[in-house]
Amino acid sequence: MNRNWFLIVAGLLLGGTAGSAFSQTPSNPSADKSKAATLDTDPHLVGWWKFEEASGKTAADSSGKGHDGTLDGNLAAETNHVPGRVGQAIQFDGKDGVRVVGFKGVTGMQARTAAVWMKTSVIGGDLLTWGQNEPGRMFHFGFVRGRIGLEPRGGYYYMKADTHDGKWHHVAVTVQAASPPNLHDHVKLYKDGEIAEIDDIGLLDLWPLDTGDQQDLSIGRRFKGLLDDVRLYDRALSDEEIKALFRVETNRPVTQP
Ligand SMILES: [Ca+2]
Repeated sequence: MNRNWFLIVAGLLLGGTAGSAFSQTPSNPSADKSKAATLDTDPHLVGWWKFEEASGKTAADSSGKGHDGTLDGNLAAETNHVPGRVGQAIQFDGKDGVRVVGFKGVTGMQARTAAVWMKTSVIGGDLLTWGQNEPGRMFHFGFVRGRIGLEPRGGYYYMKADTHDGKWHHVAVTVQAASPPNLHDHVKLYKDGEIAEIDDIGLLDLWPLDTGDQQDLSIGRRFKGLLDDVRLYDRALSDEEIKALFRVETNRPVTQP
């Protein structure tokens, strides 16, 4: 009898304790998923330079991560801002770029996406660059052998199609995380929302990527033409997400892999 009462009381206490413990953790992480991130509010967006400033030497970062850029040399909003693909763009002079002081980009073997609107009739220069001047340690996204591609210093990977016809083109590169990622297996290039066909260069495309963290990220160095809506994510966007960037449908929810 006493023993039964003890079991009943103990059961009630345990049930009560478990119940109160449960009620004390009402914040369900999955509840926040109703407010789905978009390509513009994705927490993986670590740099977003829209180039909308009307004056001065600053290219503000709209990602919320505080990676504002500085227009180098003779570049200034008053003289170099022109109508762009999305609002205003910067007209680069083939020499100076935008430097993001203190920001080392997405480094190591991390996944990433760099995406840019570009308009030029001249081959040459960088779109986005950061890293360290050693084999496999650079991340140079820009013109490689006359086409848009990726060159990590040693090895290279570039698309067959031209992008210097004086029209706006959207170009992007994604890297899947791996140990280490290499150009052939983990990198994709995109032109105008589609996966770009790669120029076959043989074994050099197996070059590994392990990006260094010494150089500040720069945009548009030695590039002559217009750049707009430059984005850097620390994840590999999906094919559909790259297409959405091309269509300027960036308020759509992100596709999580
Ligand atoms: Ca813009």
